[in-house]
Amino acid sequence: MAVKIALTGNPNSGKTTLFNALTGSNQFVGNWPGVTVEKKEGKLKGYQEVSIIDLPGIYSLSPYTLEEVVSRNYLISERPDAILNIVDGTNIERNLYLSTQIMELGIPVIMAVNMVDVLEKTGDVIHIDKLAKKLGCEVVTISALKGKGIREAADKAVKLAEKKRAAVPVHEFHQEVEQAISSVEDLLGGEIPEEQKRFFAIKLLEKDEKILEQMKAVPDISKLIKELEDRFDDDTESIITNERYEYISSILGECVKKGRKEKLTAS
Ligand code: GDP
Ligand code: K
Ligand code: MG
Repeated sequence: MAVKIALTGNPNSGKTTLFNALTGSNQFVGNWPGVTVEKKEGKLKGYQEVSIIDLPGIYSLSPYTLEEVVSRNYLISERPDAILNIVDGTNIERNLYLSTQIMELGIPVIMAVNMVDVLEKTGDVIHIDKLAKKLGCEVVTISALKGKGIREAADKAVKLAEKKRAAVPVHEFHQEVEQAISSVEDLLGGEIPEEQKRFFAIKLLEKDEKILEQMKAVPDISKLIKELEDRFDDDTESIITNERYEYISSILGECVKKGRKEKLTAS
């Protein structure tokens, strides 16, 4: 059974280092159609039929940059069987912003917290079991540079991909935001696959213009948006962004313990 695994993450989280280590010389490098953004695909070493794609580094699934457009379109249209989300463990707060959105795509996700070699030096501790519970996905630690934990991460991603089972995100927004999301989901026709409805509904509420281009039938949700904006006295994009950051700080408070050594060097 052929499976496809996509590497996603912020720029400089270590995706290409991991990609190179996992694929060796079995790589095909080109450009994404119509744009000069590099496309790298390769075969996972040790497997016959597992391909890995190194997606352009991004900070968000709101498509403001060319890289975001390419990565997002790939995830929505090509639907990899699993996502290996690479997170820079030394910069976890910023990295999790993208992760919260990736979890909404309905695609199975495994998170690899990278740069553990650096964390060992700074003394930062990330409780991956708690993190996994909070995020609703499996979490492993790796050092892409040193090759530590990468085989296990890849094997777990393959297992997840082979299940071909849609993922269900655990994070819930404020109750009234959730109600609006469900209302939008109900308005989406059969054109959008069931497991992608939440992602599309959230993007529509965020007034994401580019998502409209991908839909044949666009529901009118202006009334739902106005109700939310009146209720929260803010625009819907900010409401959703703010809630993501609140969710992330609640996760960090429980899952990350900053080391002493970093504080010493910072002063
Ligand atoms: P990408 O932008 O996500 O593809 O990131 P790269 O793979 O290009 O890595 C960005 C930088 O981080 C490079 O200088 C890598 O050598 C370095 N790097 C990647 N993984 C690790 C790691 O596990 N530990 C350390 N110390 N550095 C890493
Ligand atoms: K880079
Ligand atoms: Mg790269």
